Amino acid sequence: MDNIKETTNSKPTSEKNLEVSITIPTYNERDGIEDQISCIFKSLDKAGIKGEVVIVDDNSPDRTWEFCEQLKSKYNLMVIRRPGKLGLASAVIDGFKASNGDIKGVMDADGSHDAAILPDMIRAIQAGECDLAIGSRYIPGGGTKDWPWTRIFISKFAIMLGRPLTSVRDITSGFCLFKKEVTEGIKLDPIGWKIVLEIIIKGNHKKWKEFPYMFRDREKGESKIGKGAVIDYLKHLIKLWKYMGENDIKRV
Ligand SMILES: Nc1nc2c(ncn2[C@@H]2O[C@H](COP(=O)(O)OP(=O)(O)OP(=O)(O)O)[C@@H](O)[C@H]2O)c(=O)[nH]1
Ligand SMILES: [Mg+2]
Repeated sequence: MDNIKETTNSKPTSEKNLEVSITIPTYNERDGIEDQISCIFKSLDKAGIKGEVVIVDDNSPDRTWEFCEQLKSKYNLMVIRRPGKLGLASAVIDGFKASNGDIKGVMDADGSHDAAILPDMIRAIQAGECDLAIGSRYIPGGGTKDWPWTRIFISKFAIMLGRPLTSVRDITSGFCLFKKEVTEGIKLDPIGWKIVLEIIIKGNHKKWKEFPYMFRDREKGESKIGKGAVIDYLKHLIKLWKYMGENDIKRV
């Protein structure tokens, strides 16, 4: 983690027996981040699960990192402030490296990913039902709220392109949890920001499972998805396709 400028960690709870560490990459998310953190801890507390949230902020101009520092008195938070906008994927990877939980995972800051399904995902991993749990919009019970047909079409078309690689329905999901061993010794280096897809293909998992949720569009802050995202996604698919060939990996 050479690129981390400042790592601060108050750790109100003990690192021991920490069941889950959830990384949230942030860039200018000051307005919505507390709602998401609060939803996560409400959901975990209700189920009696001990967890931490790891915020990885790229020195946001709106000072999200500073705001999160103040939230440490209320929640079990770690705040990593990096020197500049180094990107979503590397932020998530740095968050995984710093995580202390037996289960690790990633969620967005903008409330799109429903924290209510976290206990089901965590209990399934702990019970050995799966070692990679993926939040999914595209299995029964899941969906997207208020999306125009054009956006649904583009999303489903993007997913169709990845069908030869995996039978996971929601391969462009940004929401997953996994047993910490799944990424141990694995070099995650996605092109663009589909970090979950990278874990699906390269991770040391024996069984993945999708968990349905309703994806909600962000209400606060602005989208950071850039024009290059589509090209990056295509390049990433090609790179993973080659990786599978070189490592004799069958469709995951
Ligand atoms: N640390 C860090 N976080 C980022 C960066 N880019 C995006 N993020 C975070 O990554 C998450 C996903 O970004 P979004 O802008 O919500 O992207 P998206 O969900 O694909 O797009 P929308 O559907 O429009 O919200 C959010 O929590 C962002 O704050 C970055 O360069 N660095
Ligand atoms: Mg979003």
